[in-house]
Amino acid sequence: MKRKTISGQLVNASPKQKQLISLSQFIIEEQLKIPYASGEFSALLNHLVYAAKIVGREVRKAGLLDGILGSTEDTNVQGETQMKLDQYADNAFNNSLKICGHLCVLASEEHEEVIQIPEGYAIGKYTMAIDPLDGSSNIDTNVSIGTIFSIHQRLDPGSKAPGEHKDLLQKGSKQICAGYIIYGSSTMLVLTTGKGVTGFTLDPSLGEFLLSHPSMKTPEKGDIYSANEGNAGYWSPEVQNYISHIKSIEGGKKPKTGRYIGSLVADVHRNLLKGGIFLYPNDTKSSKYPNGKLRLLYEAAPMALIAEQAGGMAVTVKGERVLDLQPTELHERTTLIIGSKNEVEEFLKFIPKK
Ligand code: AHM
Ligand code: MG
Repeated sequence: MKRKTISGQLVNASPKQKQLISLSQFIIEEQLKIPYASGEFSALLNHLVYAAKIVGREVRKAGLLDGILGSTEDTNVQGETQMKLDQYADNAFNNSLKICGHLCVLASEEHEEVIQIPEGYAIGKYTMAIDPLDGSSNIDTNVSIGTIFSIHQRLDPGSKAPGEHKDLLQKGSKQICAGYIIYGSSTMLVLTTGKGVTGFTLDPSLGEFLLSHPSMKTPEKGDIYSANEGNAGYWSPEVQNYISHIKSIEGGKKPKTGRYIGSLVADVHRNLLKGGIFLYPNDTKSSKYPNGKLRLLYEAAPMALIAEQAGGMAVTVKGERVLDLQPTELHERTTLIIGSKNEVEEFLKFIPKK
């Protein structure tokens, strides 16, 4: 097969040779499919991706900073105090996003209150809720961590007034985009705009995210289960019964395989690709996480949209669809049971019907 180079020359190209599609190209092409699209949303994504690259670069250096160049609380060789990586990630995303001109308000796991657009900068029609560095307790041990984001259109898209709490407190089903970045053996960005799930891998030599996982689908069934079983004693009898059931070898049954990292992004990403179920139930016998540990706005809801768009499911410990939950607080917590359709449906059989 012959193909043309930019200079117009014909060169041999094998039919199997893939055309590299960058995330920026993908965003532009998706935008062109929508008549009258203003380009605002594409521009917002570009700002997010830019910050993700900066954070990805710092995550790669984390071992050097901690182990070789000094601890994150030390002064570095230039005499500057090193910042904790989660704080660094929070600054990188917020600084890029709050002045991009396309958001009206932001929420971050690192900030108690909403983050307003600074004076003098344009106010846009979108809101973003972000967990800048999820699983950050894993940084010191070189384990995969991630960023999770959720984008909604503000309640009155025509308004130029600063965004409010209520613009952020929308159901997950109303998200117009959700996704995560995983800083693992490679850096990947996985996102959905409600029309399936697409994955991009960062090519460090180009500094570009390249399309690597078009139309991601999660297996309908899966053998993996992921939960912090150290907490099992606190779980409800229903959850305990389900876990005993999937581990049972009665009648020659094959038990599921336990895999738990303790980084939501990494655990969900693995199960999305391989098939399985992730559970973070609530504590029924301790006061630590009576409603579950994970945050609805910037952890559970975006992951739930990704899961559903990939053919999976996401519910609470009571069997409610996560995307149908109405948030009432910025940092509200929820339980999360997420994964392959068959596995979540099996879990639901253990939940008493209302
Ligand atoms: P974080 O936002 O403080 O990092 O906490 C969220 C993390 C998730 O990534 C992960 O699924 C969970 O906490 C792990 O919790 P645990 O250590 O209780 O198993
Ligand atoms: Mg988190």
